[in-house]
Amino acid sequence: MHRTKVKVAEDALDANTTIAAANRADFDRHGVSVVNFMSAPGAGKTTLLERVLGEVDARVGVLEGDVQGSADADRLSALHLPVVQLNTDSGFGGECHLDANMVRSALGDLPLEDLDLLVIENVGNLVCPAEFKVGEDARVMVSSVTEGEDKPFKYPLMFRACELVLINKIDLLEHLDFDLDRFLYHLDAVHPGVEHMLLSAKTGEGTEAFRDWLTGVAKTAPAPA
Ligand SMILES: Nc1nc2c(ncn2[C@@H]2O[C@H](COP(=O)(O)OP(=O)(O)OP(=O)(O)O)[C@@H](O)[C@H]2O)c(=O)[nH]1
Ligand SMILES: [Mg+2]
Repeated sequence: MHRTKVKVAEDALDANTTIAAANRADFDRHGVSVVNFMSAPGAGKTTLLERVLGEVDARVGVLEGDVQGSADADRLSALHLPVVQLNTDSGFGGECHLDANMVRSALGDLPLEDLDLLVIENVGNLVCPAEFKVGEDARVMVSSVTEGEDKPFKYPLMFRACELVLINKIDLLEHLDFDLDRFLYHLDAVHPGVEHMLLSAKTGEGTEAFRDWLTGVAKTAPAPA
C-alpha cells in the first residue's frame, strides 16, 4: 500500500516535470524570463511587487496565484502591467500551490510576446510550492522577520529550492526578538552560500537591490525565436 502511494506521487511529479518543460519551451520561444515568487502567507510578496515592479527596467507581467479571489491581482493592476489571476480552488478547498499544468492553463491569457519578465506569485505556503517547478528560470522566496529565525531549519525545502532569499519587514526588527544572526546561521546550514537581501516592502529600504536583481534576470532571457 505504501509503495503504491509513493509511485502515484512519483508519477505526478514526472507529469509536472514534463509540463514544466513545455512551459519552459514557450517562455524561451517568446524570450521571457520567469521568476517563481514564493513565501508563507502574508510574508509580503504582493507588497514587494507593488513596490518594485514599476521600476524594473524590462517589460514585466504577473501571474497571480491564490486559492480564491482576485485581491492581489487587483492591487497590482494599479501598476498598469499585464496581470492574470489564477485561482486554485475548484470547489474542494483549493490547492496550496501552483503546478506546471495550472500555469500552463493561464499562458494563453498572458501576452508573452510583449514581455521580458514574468513574475509568478505563488500561493502563500512554506512547503508545497517548492515541490512543483513550473518552468521558471529562478525561484525567490520571502521570509519575513515576524515569522521567526527558525524557519530555514523547520522548513528547509523552500529555502533550499530558491536562488534568492528576501528577508522582509526589517522595519519591525526593533519591536521583535528576531535574531538575524541565528536566522542566517540556519539559512547557511540548509542552503550554504545562497544569496539573501534584507529589505522592507513598507519603507522601501533595501528594495532597490531586489529591483536590480529582477532586471538582471529579465536580461538573461534568450532572444525570441
Ligand atoms: N511592517 C511591514 N509590513 C509589511 C511589509 N511587507 C508587507 N507588509 C504587510 O504584511 C501584510 C501581508 O502583505 P502581502 O504583501 O499581502 O503578503 P503576501 O505574501 O502577498 O500574502 P499572500 O498573497 O496572502 O500569501 C500586509 O498587511 C502588508 O502591508 C513590510 O516590509 N513591513
Ligand atoms: Mg500576495
